Amino acid sequence: MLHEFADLMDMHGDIFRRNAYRRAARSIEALDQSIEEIIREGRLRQIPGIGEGIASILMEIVESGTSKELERLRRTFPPGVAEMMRIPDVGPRSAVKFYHELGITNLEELKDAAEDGRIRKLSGFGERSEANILRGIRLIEQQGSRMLLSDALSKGSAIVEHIRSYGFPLVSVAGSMRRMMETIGDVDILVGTSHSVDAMEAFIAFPNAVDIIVRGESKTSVRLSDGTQADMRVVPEISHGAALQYFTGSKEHNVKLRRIAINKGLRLNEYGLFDSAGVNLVAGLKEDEIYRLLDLQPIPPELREDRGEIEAAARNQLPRLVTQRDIRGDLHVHTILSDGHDTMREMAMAAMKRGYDYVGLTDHSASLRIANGLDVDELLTSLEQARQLSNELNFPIMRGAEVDILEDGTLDYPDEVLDQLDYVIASVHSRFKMSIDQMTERIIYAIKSGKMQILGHPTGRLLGRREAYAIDLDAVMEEAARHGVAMEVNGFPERLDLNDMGCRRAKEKGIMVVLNTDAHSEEGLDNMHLAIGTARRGWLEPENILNCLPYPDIKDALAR
Ligand code: DGT
Ligand code: CA
Ligand code: CA
Ligand code: ZN
Repeated sequence: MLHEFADLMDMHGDIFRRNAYRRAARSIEALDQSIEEIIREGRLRQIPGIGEGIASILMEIVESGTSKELERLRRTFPPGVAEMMRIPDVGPRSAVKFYHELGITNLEELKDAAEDGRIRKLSGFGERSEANILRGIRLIEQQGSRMLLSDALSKGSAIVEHIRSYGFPLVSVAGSMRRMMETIGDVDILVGTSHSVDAMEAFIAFPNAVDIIVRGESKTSVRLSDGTQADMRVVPEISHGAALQYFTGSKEHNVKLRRIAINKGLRLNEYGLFDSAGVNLVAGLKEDEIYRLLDLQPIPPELREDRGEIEAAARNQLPRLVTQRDIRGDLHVHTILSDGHDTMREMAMAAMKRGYDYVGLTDHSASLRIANGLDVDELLTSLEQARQLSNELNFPIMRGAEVDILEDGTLDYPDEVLDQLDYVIASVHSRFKMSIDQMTERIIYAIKSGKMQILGHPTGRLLGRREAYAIDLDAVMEEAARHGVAMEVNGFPERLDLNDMGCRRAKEKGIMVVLNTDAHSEEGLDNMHLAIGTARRGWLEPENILNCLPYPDIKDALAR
């Protein structure tokens, strides 16, 4: 809600208050204690960035579920005006300008205006920005109103926590979120209880639920303040496992599973696995039990896409999917030296705190000026500092760099500098619009240099913002296999690049994969679960993943 405040203040040009609310929102996100508890203990004002005004708004929200001031601000613009800000090139100031000067109140009208050439006539806009706006709208249309997995997961866990706090222990997320799909249509929540009415009450009381779409005995849907839909289903405890199976999907997976049940003379639905008469419940409480009774290994949610998982489970040949416990370190980490927010020391200590055996620091190379890339001297100085820090903390810090692959495929540091690094992540950050042949050749040229160990975010896509560049990924992977170059799964929420299918192709080709966060702050390290989810969807096992190696094996492997 504080972020929403900040957006609205931005639209009013109130930069000072916007910054204050944004800062307060970030401090609260970083807490490991709930804000309710902190208020109860009277420690609200001790949180950095929370002054008197914001403190009283927070208390009002916690008490009443909403803020009068926020509701007033929401009414100052039609809701579609904020939605225009989903277009990458449209900030609050532009959105408000479209509204005031052209009377545009939503995306639809903005599209019409851009197509009619009315945007280019506004001061500060031209044909180019008009074309960019149209391209942005098309991307949004393609993506529909789907949200990033990371956003959905935080909304989902907030709802789960809220409902649990009302005394319902059996609450889970289901649907595409549980399968860790890269984008999510709506949030699905499942509760196992015989007190359906009370559970629905708890759901509707979720502070961020602003609208009830449908309200029934077994299903209720609400709209959250940012437009997201959340569905909640309630089943009796005894059916919780069956309902979890059913509402996790995918639909294709479920269709096949139901057919298997029928062939065994059983019946499967969201209330359980029944005998053929549909009378006697054979299983329902535990999801795993349902798979077992169908003579299948329990299938992890991330695999449930009808991509061969049911056949593999029948043969007892499901992969042993990677988990967080298998990950020994993060190899793509930025610091304050380039465009990160925290120091080498802070990032190293944050990695230690997360139980890793090592960390790899990889700031940007010189040509990436917008990210304050390091020149050779700065890089060499930082290597020495990292070595000392590693000794001091008694924690292995591997010294890498995220080196640009320049337009002609050369790497952005001289060979003798690259040789001093423990490893190199090479990435494309410029000139995305080459032809498929040029881009493929550019990256293959870099791989052939023999100076890079990892290809960073291999396709360059940004979910909802930028398409992958044109690239022949098979050709790139074949060259990578020949040169022992690993492919990154970048866990930055908008990237998830390689994607699930890319992981599976890498595995088939015998290429190692690295799961990284591309963290630009301490909290950024917590995005590892997104990379892991993507890898699991791609059937990856620890043996396919470079950073499942302990230290010093990882160092040897990178050196080889
Ligand atoms: P989303 O929300 O578009 O990201 O994708 P899902 O998979 O979360 O889809 P959703 O929210 O429509 O439904 C959640 C799950 O419920 C879905 O994965 C499978 C199950 N489900 C929904 N409708 C049907 C249906 O008509 N038949 C079957 N077998 N399952 C369904
Ligand atoms: Ca869903
Ligand atoms: Ca749904
Ligand atoms: Zn990068």
